[in-house]
Amino acid sequence: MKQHHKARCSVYPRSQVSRYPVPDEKVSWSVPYPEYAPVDFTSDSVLKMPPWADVDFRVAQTNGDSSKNIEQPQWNQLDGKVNRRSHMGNYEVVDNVPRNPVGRTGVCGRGCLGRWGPNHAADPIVTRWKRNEKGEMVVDENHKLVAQFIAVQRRDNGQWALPGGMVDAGEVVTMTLRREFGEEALNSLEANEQEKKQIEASINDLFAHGQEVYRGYVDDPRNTDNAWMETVAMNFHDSDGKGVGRFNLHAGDDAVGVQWMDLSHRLELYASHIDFLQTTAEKLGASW
Ligand code: RP5
Ligand code: MG
Ligand code: MG
Repeated sequence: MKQHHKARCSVYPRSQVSRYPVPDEKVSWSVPYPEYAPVDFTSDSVLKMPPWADVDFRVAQTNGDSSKNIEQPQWNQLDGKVNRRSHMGNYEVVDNVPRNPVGRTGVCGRGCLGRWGPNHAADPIVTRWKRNEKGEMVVDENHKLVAQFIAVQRRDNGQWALPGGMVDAGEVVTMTLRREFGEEALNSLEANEQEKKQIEASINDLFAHGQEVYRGYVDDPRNTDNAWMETVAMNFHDSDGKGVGRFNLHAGDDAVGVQWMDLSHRLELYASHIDFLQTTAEKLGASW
């Protein structure tokens, strides 16, 4: 499995917490690292126990607080409506908490992720062929067609990314893909009823036929030793350029910008989104 890099960024996102250093050769749990002392960090926003976060069952158990009747999550299973299965196969549970399947990150606890173990997301990759002013498709120096995808600028760190988001408890991934695309790239949350219907109709058309590009671990800067991001990335390609043309791009929710970007190896994007785009370019036979 590929190593994680962004999951070892020196300062944990949205905090002043410095990760315990993990050199490349010490990422794997199978390599001994006796002095390893990850910083235990779970953000206040998670400890407040919003609906998207797990209860801190460890604290409740230590306090002997049986009144809350807190049960340990059902690891590696569908736990009520919460999917605690990993796309990477069964993860290990050490000292009662899940262990990051890729390796050490320098932080334990959940950081700002709500769930112990896998935190499931979905990433829509909406593409079209790039066209010039005359409407002709553009090719690169190797005569390969240039594809473009819809990127959003994240509110939390200003980085460009896929308009992805978390799978809500009980939600199916196909729904998450449509919902997040609507919220972040079309600002559906602030649309009126009529606009909402139009948005829904255009999304339904395009999203009816998708191609899975990636399913698995995401090298996300929020990952910790005990909580990490996983995603399903799907490509929705508008081959004749007529479908997405109707989209009126308008950043919303946790996005502050939205635009078409050329698929290219030079892109600098959030988390490991560049890897999903490379696979997309390969599947489309597009310039990279
Ligand atoms: C990434 O975080 C996923 O690939 C997805 O794009 C995103 C989901 O988190 P939020 O955008 O909801 O913060 O790991
Ligand atoms: Mg979102
Ligand atoms: Mg998002």
